[in-house]
Amino acid sequence: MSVASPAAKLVQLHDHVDAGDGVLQMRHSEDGFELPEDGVLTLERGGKHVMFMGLTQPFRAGETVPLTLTFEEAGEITVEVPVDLERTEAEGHDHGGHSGHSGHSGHSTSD
Ligand SMILES: [Cu+2]
Repeated sequence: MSVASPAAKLVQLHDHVDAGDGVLQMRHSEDGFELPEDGVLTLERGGKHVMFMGLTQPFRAGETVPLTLTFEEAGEITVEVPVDLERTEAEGHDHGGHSGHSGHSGHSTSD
């Protein structure tokens, strides 16, 4: 339903929606994300993601960022998201498969 983190002034769930002409626009999903029946929702660049705005301190590779996810039924779950500064923009545009994404935050993955 929502996300929060002390790592940024504002943390939001964002999605990309087709503006109608094939151009994807980023949008704040104020009501959160609907979980699919199998319970697995992949967050990734170019799709649903967690947006950190106004970082309270620089993200450093190898460190983790605390992120609290609020679920409708499960309540609050805090995870440590690994910072990956090595990943390039191009990799984020891989829509071929979802299995390659191990992280639960759109902006960071582990390994
Ligand atoms: Cu965003």
